[in-house]
Amino acid sequence: MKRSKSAEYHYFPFDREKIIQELGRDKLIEQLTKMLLIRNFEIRGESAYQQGKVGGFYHSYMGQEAIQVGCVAAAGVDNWYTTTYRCHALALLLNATPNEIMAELYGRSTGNAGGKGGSMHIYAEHLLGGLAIVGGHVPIATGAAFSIKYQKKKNWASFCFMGDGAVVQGAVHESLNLAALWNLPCLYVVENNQWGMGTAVQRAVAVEPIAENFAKSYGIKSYTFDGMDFFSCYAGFKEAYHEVLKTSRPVLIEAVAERFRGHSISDPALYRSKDDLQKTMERDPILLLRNVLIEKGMLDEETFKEIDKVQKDIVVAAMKFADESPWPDPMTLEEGVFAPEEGS
Ligand SMILES: Cc1ncc(C[n+]2csc(CCOP(=O)(O)OP(=O)(O)O)c2C)c(N)n1
Repeated sequence: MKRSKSAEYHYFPFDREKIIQELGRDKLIEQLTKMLLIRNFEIRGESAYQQGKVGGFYHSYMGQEAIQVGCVAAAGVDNWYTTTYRCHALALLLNATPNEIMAELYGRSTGNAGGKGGSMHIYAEHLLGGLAIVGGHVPIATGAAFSIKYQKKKNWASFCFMGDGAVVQGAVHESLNLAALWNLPCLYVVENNQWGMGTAVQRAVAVEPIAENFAKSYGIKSYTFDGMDFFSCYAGFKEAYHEVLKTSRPVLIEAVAERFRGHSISDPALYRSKDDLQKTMERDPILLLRNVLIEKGMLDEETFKEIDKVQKDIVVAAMKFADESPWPDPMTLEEGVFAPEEGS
């Protein structure tokens, strides 16, 4: 079946000039730097995988950087965050270090989960995971939203990132229903990167646009952003976050994006034409932000290259750290795993 980009999206309107004024040069460069750290991390993490240093799975966030960078820029770290196996970027944004994430990919004891979780299970103080069961983390994020309400935590919300492939899972709909019924401060964010593994979204989800249609069923607000454009994401997340804090009602967000890679490192994405990929990469979120900053006289080519190089060096140092770190002690294999108590 030929893939069609037929959905008519109504993007949340925003004023780019206002955001540029609001954030100013330093904050905008900070966001670009974060995107470059993520990009460099993914490029080198993949190459470590290809060298046999990393085992298990590897799901790259390349191409989707504007979404989570825009989100954390708009809402800050003081919230609960939950995401899928495509989790390196969010962990970096929520202050897990490149060293601990890389060491986790390498399976070393200095890793974020002691080397026992791997690429799909990264955590941070406010990140409840990196979780690999499609849709399975959505009830966890809903529970986090319930805890915020129960504990009367001020100015906190629960952010739940999921893929377009997850939105037709039962657990997602049970969560949306409960969150709407109980007025839970949860932002459900569908990162629509057009594919669930090799299945085009049109073959898996009966209605599009996703957020607009599904939100109606639960009587909640929806927001749709251009997930390749930092400004669209920042403006949309800011508005949606304030709405949730004000009303304690959940919202459903759709960030329309494209991934640059196959589903995971073992997927050559042969279902995608070269032409399609080429067009996608012309809207590289890093280049889009870079170009705006250059156009505004806030950045020049040389400074961009310098920032990129610093981020590359951070990641190369993380690879060295991981490589030189010890393997987990086999005696700790059963630690950190839920198991029934003896005799029960
Ligand atoms: C319950 C469940 N079913 C199937 C899988 C296998 N699986 C892993 S990722 C994936 C595709 C999910 O696609 P999407 O939600 O669009 O996220 P993306 O990978 O595009 O970020 C599938 C089917 C799984 N992990 N969990």
